[in-house]
Amino acid sequence: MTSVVPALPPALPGFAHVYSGKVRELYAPLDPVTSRPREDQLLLVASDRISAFDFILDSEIPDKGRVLTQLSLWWFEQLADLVPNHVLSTDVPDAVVGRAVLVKRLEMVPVECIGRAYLTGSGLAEYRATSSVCGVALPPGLEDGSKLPAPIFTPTTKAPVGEHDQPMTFGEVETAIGQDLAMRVRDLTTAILGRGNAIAAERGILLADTKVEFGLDHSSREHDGGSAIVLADEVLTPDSSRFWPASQWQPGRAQSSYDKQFVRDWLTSPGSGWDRASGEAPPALPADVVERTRAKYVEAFEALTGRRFD
Ligand code: PZK
Repeated sequence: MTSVVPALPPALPGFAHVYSGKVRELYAPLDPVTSRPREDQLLLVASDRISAFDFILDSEIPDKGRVLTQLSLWWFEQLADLVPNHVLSTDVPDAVVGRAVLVKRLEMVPVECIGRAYLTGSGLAEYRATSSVCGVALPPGLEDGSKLPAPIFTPTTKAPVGEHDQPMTFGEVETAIGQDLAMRVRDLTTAILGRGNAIAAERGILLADTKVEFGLDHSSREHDGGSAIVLADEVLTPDSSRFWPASQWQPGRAQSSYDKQFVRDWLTSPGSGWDRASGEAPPALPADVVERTRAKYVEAFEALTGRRFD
């Protein structure tokens, strides 16, 4: 029987639990003198949990948290000349080694910064209804999976847990965070996705779209007297971006997912006994689907970075 209450976050000695995301946890290091949570740092911990069809599955994917954390760290290095990042250290407790990062605590920019290089999902739905996405006019004739002339910025609101994010126009972003910051996060988001695709395409992977998070570092001023804009969270991972196998890309139909296709195919097959329309939680995954999915995360890491995963 599936629990409807999330599991308790693992206790980490020396850290206070701050927040549970769908597949990650946030902790604050405790000051050894005062035992109070530090206000300048956070520990970001990636679990092996996986979501599909908007459910967190009962099955975990072994090593997923380590693969995505190591991939994100590699991308931060590839992007370091475009934008500073929040990473302070990978020296973390043994219990989370490889899947946690100590980061600088920032004032987060309250906008979901989404970049799209290919059209699909909610962007495609909005294009079909309005010929534009988040106020960005697009050429006629685009279909599911079409490559856009250049990456576009399609921001959304950060909705409270359980609610859905809403598309924002660039004007709404300017009103929310100011014209200067809005232009900077727009240009950074499209530059990050452009750089990501320039690197990934050579390695057989397309990055259809991505969600990036920025924060302001009030202790560092490098953007004309203002606080530095810093890339936070995870970046260009399969959890924050749609990864497509380049070899199977074919506009005009739904693209297969690099990482989750085996999960989706099994859950929607008669063999799973699950009816997506029922609203019921999906069943646990068979061992071979778990193993093949783990192999896709490792394959993506190794293809992109050229490093062996261990
Ligand atoms: C921050 N999240 C999302 C990530 C979760 C939730 N450097 C930062 N400073 C302040 N806040 C955040 C970050 C970052 N990154 C990130 N929410 C707040 C998130 C991971 C696990 F549960």
